Amino acid sequence: MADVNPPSPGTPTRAGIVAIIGAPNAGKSTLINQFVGSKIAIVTPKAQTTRSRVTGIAMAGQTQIVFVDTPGIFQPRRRLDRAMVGAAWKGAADADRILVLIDAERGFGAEVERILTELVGLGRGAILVLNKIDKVSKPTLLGLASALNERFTFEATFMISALTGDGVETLRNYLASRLPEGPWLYPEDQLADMPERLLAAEITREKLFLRLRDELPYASTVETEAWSEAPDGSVRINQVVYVTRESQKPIVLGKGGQTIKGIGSAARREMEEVFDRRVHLFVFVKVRAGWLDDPERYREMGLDFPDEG
Ligand SMILES: Nc1nc2c(ncn2[C@@H]2O[C@H](COP(=O)(O)OP(=O)(O)OP(=O)(O)O)[C@@H](O)[C@H]2O)c(=O)[nH]1
Ligand SMILES: [Mg+2]
Repeated sequence: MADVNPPSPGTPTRAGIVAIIGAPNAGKSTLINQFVGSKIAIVTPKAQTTRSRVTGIAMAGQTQIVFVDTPGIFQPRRRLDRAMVGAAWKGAADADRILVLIDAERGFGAEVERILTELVGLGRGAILVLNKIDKVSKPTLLGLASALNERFTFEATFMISALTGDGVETLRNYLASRLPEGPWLYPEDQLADMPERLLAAEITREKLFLRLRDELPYASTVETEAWSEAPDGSVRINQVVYVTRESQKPIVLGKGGQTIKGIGSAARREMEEVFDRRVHLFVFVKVRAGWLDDPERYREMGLDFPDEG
């Protein structure tokens, strides 16, 4: 949990929005979870896990920091890619402060170069954050920091491990001191603002990403179709996994339905923890050839629908 100091009379409250941008797989969602002190964004070893903006709220003394996790920025090919990258840049444009998160293990490649070029175009300042320092030597980190600072004038540089939490508190305190005075944007005890139905779909999508290989995670989306609460306090959740081709369906189902069963039971266990009640989860797999070009699917994900495919 983010530690919340008791309000000290006379100290003004501060609040602001901090967007986390970076290449896919840099650790943005891991970092927002670490800032908030609770898992609010899904994380997988695969690139392009996050598809829309995810808000997480942290308190630092009298300051409320509203973190915005964004989809990874990469060269978009499909319509969904363009919607995701668009959502990331919109997250950056709307924020008070921008964190550029770099996977220090991957270093300064073409992906990062492209992000910095766009950032210059945006005309905004940014804070450099080197992540995954648990896997990189000190001299490499220092070399990377200076190469990046030569390319873009960052307002500050931090080195962290979003996974272990190393350096995260220092960064949080720095951000807190830089946000403007003003009233908090959310109630003090709120951690996130994702609707439960969408969060449930995200949890299942994480399990699906963890279990499926090749292009399948990228060809699928999960939606919560029904959510009904029973008198005993439990909840029945019906979800649909959409895939694009008939040939993908048996792979998601697995032999004797084993794959989808595994995905469903892992998702249900996590939902029971997150929603703090018994969950009856029913996951169906449907083929919908055109879902990647269906505006309704984008709306469900919280994304704008880009014009051309
Ligand atoms: N060793 C190490 N691994 C990390 C660290 N931060 C994140 N990871 C791992 O990196 C992978 C990607 O993490 P995510 O948080 O999903 O990355 P992301 O930037 O949100 O990725 P997209 O949503 O795909 O753009 C996961 O396997 C994480 O466990 C870190 O500080 N150290
Ligand atoms: Mg992510």
